[in-house]
Amino acid sequence: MTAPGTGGGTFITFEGGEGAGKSTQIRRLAAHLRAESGRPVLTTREPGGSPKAERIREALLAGLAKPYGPFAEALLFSAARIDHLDTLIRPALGRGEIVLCDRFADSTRAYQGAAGGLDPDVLVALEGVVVGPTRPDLTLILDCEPELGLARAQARRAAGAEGAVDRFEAEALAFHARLRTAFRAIAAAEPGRCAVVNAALPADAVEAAIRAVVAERLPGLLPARAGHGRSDDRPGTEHGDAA
Ligand code: Z5A
Repeated sequence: MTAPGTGGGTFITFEGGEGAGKSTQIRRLAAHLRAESGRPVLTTREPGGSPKAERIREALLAGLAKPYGPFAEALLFSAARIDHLDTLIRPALGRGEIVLCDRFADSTRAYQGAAGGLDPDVLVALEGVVVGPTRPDLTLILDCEPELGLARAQARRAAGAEGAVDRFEAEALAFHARLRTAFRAIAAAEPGRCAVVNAALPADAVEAAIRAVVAERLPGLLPARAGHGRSDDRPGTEHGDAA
């Protein structure tokens, strides 16, 4: 069963703090779904994903909007999201594809809202206008201590995989702790859409937990067969503890 606004496709988003393993797990789930579902799989990210939105990403991660405050930043994330939805996500969903997106509107709720202080009513209004009916069918919230995620990101940087610390990674630990609380609160408020996955486990165990959630929540996506990993039948609960 897919959400009414996803036009025959399946929309799965990955959320969580810095270094939780979203990019790693999107790659793994995409490979699994390409092999097993028989449907095209599009992987994308926010901010960015489309050429125009990627230009806005550069400005946001460079911190150019920070002096204008969380509302202005939320507007820019929204501008990028509008282009991303119009030019990439909705067309792919309309063709019946599986879309895996690294961050989406929950990141605006967590970063600009809960951690940044933007009024929740403003966020709800903005999300209604920008996202409309194109809500994710499933949101996987990769959850771990912010210290662990930041350490992973730092280790990746030390290994030379990327450049300078970005505008959000540079925030204090307390900001990242608020993010974690916010993502967990989103999952608790929308257990039908969201599943929390224990991202502190080794990557293979996280992958198995994600496969189990996908098999359980989106049973039409994969042909029925054994071996999709552990399944926890309580919606909104944490997956991966016993993996
Ligand atoms: N933002 C916002 O404020 N508002 C919005 O509306 C949106 C976004 C949409 C985008 O940054 C920033 O924009 C983001 C929120 C804000 N802020 N930050 N910070 P980004 O896309 O550049 O960064 P990110 O989304 O946080 O992703 P990331 O740092 O690349 O983390 P990740 O994708 O979750 O992790 P990863 O790249 O898969 O893994 C990180 C490292 O850990 C890597 O070396 C892996 O090999 C390793 N790893 C992964 N999993 C494991 C496990 N399980 N064990 C051990 N090591 C692991």
